[in-house]
Amino acid sequence: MDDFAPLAARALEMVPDGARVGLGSGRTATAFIRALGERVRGGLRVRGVPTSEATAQLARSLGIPLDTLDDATPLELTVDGADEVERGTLRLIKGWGGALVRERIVAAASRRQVILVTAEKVVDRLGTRGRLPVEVLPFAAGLCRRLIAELGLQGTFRGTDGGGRPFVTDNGNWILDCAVQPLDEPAMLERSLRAIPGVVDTGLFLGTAALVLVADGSRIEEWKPAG
Ligand code: A5P
Repeated sequence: MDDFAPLAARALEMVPDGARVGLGSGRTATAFIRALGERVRGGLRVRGVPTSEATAQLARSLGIPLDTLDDATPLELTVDGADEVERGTLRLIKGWGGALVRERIVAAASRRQVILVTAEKVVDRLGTRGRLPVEVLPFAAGLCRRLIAELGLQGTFRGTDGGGRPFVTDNGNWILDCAVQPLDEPAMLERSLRAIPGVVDTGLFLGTAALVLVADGSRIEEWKPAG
């Protein structure tokens, strides 16, 4: 957890009293949520919208009041992790933790998405770390895998590697983990994947991040998208 503490502390400075905050999923987001919980115990008034059931449970255990997206007002910010950040463009791959659908929804409901990563997540080209998760409806699983293979991506349903039962997301769906190389045209790939009936969402988060905090030891860089 130590690697994430400076990131969590910096992100916390961005949370004003009274804010509604999107709470990400994964180890890095967990460090932020724990730090936020301490502030709440110290009197900070916030309401959190969780991106997964695990995050909801964690936030509750820390005494962070939870909210839904029913209120039409945008959340002040969402603080989340990522599995890859492309240097320069700040395009992301997310979903290795399986929470990509709600992560995208909560980010879309927020004024800005703040991403916290350690330096090993930064890549020169998206896809370099080799895995792109795609969430699919179980009913359409076989079709999705076949049509995604026709796009050139071989997928394995998460959890089935050793012959186990598929991992089930908070939305009752399955995750197809696709083997990828550094991607030439992520935007085109995203469109092609989303066009497949049964694909619920992909781990390609292109143009969602307003700010990326990158930790290299205790040094933190703050990156904004160009333009
Ligand atoms: C969850 O679905 C993911 O998008 C996470 O945000 C991502 O996997 C980062 O997780 P870690 O902070 O655990 O690496």
